[in-house]
Amino acid sequence: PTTIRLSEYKVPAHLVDAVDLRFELFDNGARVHSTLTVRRNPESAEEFAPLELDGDSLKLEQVILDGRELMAGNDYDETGAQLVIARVPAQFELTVVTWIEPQNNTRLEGLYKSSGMFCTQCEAEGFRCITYFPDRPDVMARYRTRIEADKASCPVLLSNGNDVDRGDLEGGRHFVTWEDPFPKPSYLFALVAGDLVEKQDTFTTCSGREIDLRIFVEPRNAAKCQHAMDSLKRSMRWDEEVYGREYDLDIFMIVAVDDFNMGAMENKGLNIFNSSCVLASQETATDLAFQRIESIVAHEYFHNWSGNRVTCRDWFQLSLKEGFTVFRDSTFSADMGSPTVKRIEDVTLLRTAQFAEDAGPMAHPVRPASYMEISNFYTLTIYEKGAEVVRMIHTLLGPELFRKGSDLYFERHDGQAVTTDDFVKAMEDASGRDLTQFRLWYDQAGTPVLTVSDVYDSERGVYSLKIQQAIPDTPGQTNKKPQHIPFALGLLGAEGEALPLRLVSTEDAASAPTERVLELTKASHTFEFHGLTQKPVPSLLRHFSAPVRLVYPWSREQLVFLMSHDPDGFNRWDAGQRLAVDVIQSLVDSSGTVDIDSRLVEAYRTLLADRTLDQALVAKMLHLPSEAYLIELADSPDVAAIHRTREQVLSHLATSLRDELVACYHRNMDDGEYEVTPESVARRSLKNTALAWLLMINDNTGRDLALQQLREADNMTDRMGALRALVNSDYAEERSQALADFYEHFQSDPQVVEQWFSVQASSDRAGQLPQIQALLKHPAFDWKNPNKIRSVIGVFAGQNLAAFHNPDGSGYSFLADQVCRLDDSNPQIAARLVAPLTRWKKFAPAYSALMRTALERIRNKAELSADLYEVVHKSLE
Ligand code: HT7
Ligand code: ZN
Repeated sequence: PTTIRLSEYKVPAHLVDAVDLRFELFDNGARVHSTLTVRRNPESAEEFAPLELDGDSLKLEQVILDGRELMAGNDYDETGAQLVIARVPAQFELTVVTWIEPQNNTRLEGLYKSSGMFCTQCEAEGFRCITYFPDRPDVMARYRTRIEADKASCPVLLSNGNDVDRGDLEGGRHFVTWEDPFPKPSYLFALVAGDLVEKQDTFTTCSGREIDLRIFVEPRNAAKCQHAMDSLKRSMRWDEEVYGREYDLDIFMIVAVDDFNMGAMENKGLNIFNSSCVLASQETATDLAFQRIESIVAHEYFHNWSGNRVTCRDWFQLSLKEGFTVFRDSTFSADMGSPTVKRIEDVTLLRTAQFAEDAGPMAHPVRPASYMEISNFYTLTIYEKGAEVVRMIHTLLGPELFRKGSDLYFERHDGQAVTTDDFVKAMEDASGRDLTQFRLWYDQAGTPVLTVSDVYDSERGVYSLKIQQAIPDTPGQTNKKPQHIPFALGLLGAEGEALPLRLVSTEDAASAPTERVLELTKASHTFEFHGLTQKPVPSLLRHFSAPVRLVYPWSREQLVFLMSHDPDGFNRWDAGQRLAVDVIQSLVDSSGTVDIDSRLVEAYRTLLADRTLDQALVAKMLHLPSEAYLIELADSPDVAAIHRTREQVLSHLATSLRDELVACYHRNMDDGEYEVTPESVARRSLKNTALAWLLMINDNTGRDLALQQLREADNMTDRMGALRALVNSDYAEERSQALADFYEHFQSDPQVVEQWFSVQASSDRAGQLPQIQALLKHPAFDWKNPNKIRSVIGVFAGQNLAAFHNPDGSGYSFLADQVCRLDDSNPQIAARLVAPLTRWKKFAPAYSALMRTALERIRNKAELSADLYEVVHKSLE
């Protein structure tokens, strides 16, 4: 595979104004007739450049230029990856006919079949698997698409834009023609053909236009679309109110498909979703799934502006649309529920997984400088860190100027393919702020480390905070420059009161704010706060105002104090996490002596008793830091020791707090109607956490409550809560029985079976390697379905850390086998699944040597895909 570099970007030599597509769909394949209206790009320096079209896995049948059929070898050359026509006029019409085989497409890129339905996935480079085309996002064209298929098996035929013509054809076939008036890059093209039912609704936009909304699903899923539809309407309204963005076509469609490499896809007017990200009912989906669906529906909808109307110039700019859109969907979810809880969830993901990526062999900047296979760059760095970068701009500018900036960005670049630099420039121009140094966030990889120290001068009444920043080396990048970091903070007095932050001695205490955003631009800063009569407790990096690692020597007393006094809910939670991390880490290091700090127990006792605090926040605070996070924080982690110690702490907490947990469980039993409001989600979460903890005590209280809950639950959150608690307990017989009953009841529902696989694969009790191997042989497991693969193999390697990191290396070897097998059918999925092995350098030597061996075995596989090649080679370098 070759390396593609941002520095080598050239504007396209040819532009395509219009694309006329005709698809003939059959059981044994599809014929694609594509007619392109092409002209030379006046901005290209290459006046006589050949026409170069990308193609992949295509059978070329015919090429016609301005009515003349071209001859292979004479007029054009077809290599595996390109169709090249050496001599073309300045303007012309080109027809290309290709034959493809969707029914054999297991890569799920381009046109493929899923549960009998034809569907497409063109981002990033799937359109070239459909027809020859300049498959790059800066070539934007208007599309007209005619789909012809058997009417009985494919009564529904969909593509982007508006439905402009339809009719019957001979032999029981029919056609529909779609026209999309908005120029778009090929990655936003979509087609769906199948036997689907639709849920229909309407939305009236701010300017009074009525939009037809449709969600298409297989008939058995007809009753599971209401939540997605409601989420869509909330998203449409929110984008009008918060960003002034109105929907532009007359129809907006969503289709659910079972086999899909990612969560969903924002194709213009025709979003295609992984079924698990759209279908929900009280009986089959957990609260978490309901929330995830709402945020993904919003995310894809928001792309209509941030991604579709204004798109990326090239794939190095991917975060332009993804980072911005994640920021938008995250703010939306915060507005729909609890902003603090949403922030905690986002930061948990960032600190656990993105920080690990940023410290690993695939670390790359938010705007990468090079790649081999673009599918490998749909990463947490592009999405989550990219969103944090936009969030920091929002913090630096404030909400009004940020909105001015986004208005300018959309207005200035509507219909264009642009860069992250254009985005920042619009923010600068609208606000008058200089973001030159801030741009380093896009170019430098690695998580900055902020080391904070303080001194209090009682005589002067001055509290000084010294903040130093350092950015670690990452592959190909050393000696990095200091970045521009917004650092929000507050100071608390002994009673928990918020102290005025007087940065100059003359500042009036009454007018000084109690929270400030300091701007760090140098390697070291010292800030002095005046007029303080006592040494305050600092509340640092409030709301997690920048994606950095914060080092400050908090005492355990200070953390307990912040847990109950910090006015910033996020920092309350974070103080609890830091306290628990500190306790667990010191126990891991003390190897053997289990003397658990009573302050941790008392802090949790206070939490369980506190009815005044937002119960959603309490529910989050009761979650101990995950094993993955503890591993991320450690140098040379010993996974088994971390796992064992965390379990010991959990069971000590459960035993010490047994009565409070029983009371919490009963207090949060909800006998009213099931609803997905923040309050009832918090109640179920608290109840199920209490239940899981009670099952850590083997006195049968938890077991009996779990069995009763399983019998009586009227929703999947409670059912799954009880099942998970039992599966992770020592009650082996009850575990097997509960798993068997659950499967018996839900076996016909693929999304529930995925959850059933996951709950086992993530459990150190039910998910040891022999049991995982048995799951792969289970009749419901399907090697062609990414969700099933993720729910067993992905969950085992990513969440069942003690079993995966078995010191005998069997987990690594198992993963290597599955990755090699999958590489032949679905390279994108194989390259994603291998990620846990690529972090081998981080682990204690006994683990890392075995991980490396497993990776080397993958490297030696015959016919390694470009996707897997890039990840494995970079991680072995
Ligand atoms: N923009 C979409 C990305 C996507 C994708 C990328 C590579 C391979 C398959 C894919 N399916 C969807 C999803 C999003 O971020 O909205
Ligand atoms: Zn996206």
